Amino acid sequence: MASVNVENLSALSAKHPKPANTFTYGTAGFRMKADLLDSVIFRTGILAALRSKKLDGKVIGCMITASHNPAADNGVKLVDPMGEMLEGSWEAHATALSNAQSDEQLVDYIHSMVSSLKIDLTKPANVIIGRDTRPSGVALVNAFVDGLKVLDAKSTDYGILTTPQLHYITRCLNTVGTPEAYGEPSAEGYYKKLAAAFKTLVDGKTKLSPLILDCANGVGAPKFQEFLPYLGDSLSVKIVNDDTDNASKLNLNSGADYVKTGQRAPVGHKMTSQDRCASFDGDADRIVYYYQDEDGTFKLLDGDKIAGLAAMFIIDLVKAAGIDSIKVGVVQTAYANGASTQYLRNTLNVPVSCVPTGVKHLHHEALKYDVGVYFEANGHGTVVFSPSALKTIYSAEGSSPAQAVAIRSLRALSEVINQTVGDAFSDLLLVETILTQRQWNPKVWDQAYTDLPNRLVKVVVQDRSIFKTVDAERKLVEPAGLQDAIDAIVLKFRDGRSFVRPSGTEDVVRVYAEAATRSETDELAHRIGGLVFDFNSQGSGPRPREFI
Ligand code: NG1
Ligand code: ZN
Repeated sequence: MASVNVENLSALSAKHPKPANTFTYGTAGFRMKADLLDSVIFRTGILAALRSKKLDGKVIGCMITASHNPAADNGVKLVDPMGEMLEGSWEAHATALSNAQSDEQLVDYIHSMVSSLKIDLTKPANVIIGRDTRPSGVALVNAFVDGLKVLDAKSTDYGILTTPQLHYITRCLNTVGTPEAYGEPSAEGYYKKLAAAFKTLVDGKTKLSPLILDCANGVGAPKFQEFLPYLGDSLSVKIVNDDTDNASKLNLNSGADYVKTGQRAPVGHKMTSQDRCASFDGDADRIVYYYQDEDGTFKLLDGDKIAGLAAMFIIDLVKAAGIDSIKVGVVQTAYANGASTQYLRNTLNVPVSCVPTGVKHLHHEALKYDVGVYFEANGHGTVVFSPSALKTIYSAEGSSPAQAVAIRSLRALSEVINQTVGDAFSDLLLVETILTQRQWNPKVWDQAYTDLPNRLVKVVVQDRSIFKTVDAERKLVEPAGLQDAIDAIVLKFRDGRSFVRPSGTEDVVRVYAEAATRSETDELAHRIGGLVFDFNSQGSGPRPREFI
């Protein structure tokens, strides 16, 4: 077994000293204040090289981003060869490497991985890198590359990309020349593939009014601008919140997270009841739509609404294509609005699974269906087609012109959708396809079902690790007695539902509540918030005034 060149490691590691902090590779990789990340990202470079060697030199992706977090934060996520998130069991290795206290411990841990996972260090390693528009990204890419040098990995820096573009390119590189070839491994290849499929899908249909697109002053802005020429006159979009020169504006009062959490429009565009609007998050892997009713009420079309729209459309298409042997399923999390789950189950008659938060769980579950539609309520999601469904779609011929048209649409749909990960660009084209084919405005789309009012509340606690959940995070098993107390409160509310879970990305516990009316929902959320606070927040700051 070859071993690590310790001298080389020490020289490189000396450039990236570890601060006293403890780090965890969580739901979204490592994410925190950018100035704490240098050593973490250096060590993630070592891990990426090990992962590639373990997989016989397959290309591993690295994305430097902190998504919807404020500008001062940054983060890193690794991408496995088919464009999916890093395999779950390697997250613990990422955490362990990032917390090694000395070079000696670092070397020992690498050697323990080499022996327990049977990694051949003489194998090649290939890694590609992308980053969002955060100014801290450049130095962090350099730290990552130093980590790769520890194990002589080859790297290609793709510069600024959206997160889903990096996932797409990773899959393309690993499938080039195979029957599963995913496309040209470049941003240009991505634009060409998506635009060609979209043009097929809207060919001959009357164009919709322009879409006002809030890019959260993030990477979505320059990249969607770059995409527009490929779309030509098939889509009309007006980009707002596109100031990436002024880093402090990133995600500020704008973007999908601001819109979804606050249930309000972003600043930067004065919305009228004629407008169709959408918001990306800071790395363009989430999208939500919204509009304003005639009476001025803000109306959100979130990930649940997108999932419902997509499932409805795909079910209709497979029927029209005469291949309804293809079964569609939908995957949600506990944050999905209860009314959306009812709509999917009772109106569309599709199976719905509920899994823990984090797209890797949704993606995994969606692969169990022929066509799996998965979305988090916050707008992060996509559709995955199983190999057998794709085979059926590509071999079907159709016995009537109408069937042939539906088959062509299904093929193009599988191309317009980025199947590696939730992708705001691709999801935008999916929604625009459906709305164009149906000639629907947002209001018609919104009529599928009426959301139950809902509220998300954060509770700062002493120790969020004491909160343990089961049943796809819908029930607390620890601390003992808390779930019973929650249940007793929920019972008093019409259509009441509430659950409590520790966040995987912030040091808080989240409380979700929904009920029949806005005021009942707020009361329920603030009662449960107060209950959780009183359980575990002594000394963590003042009790929020709205908590009951
Ligand atoms: P946490 O902090 O674990 O709730 C949040 C989102 C997730 C997911 C991750 C990764 C909510 C309630 N939670 O996770 O859906 O997107 O961030 O970005 O929106
Ligand atoms: Zn994101």
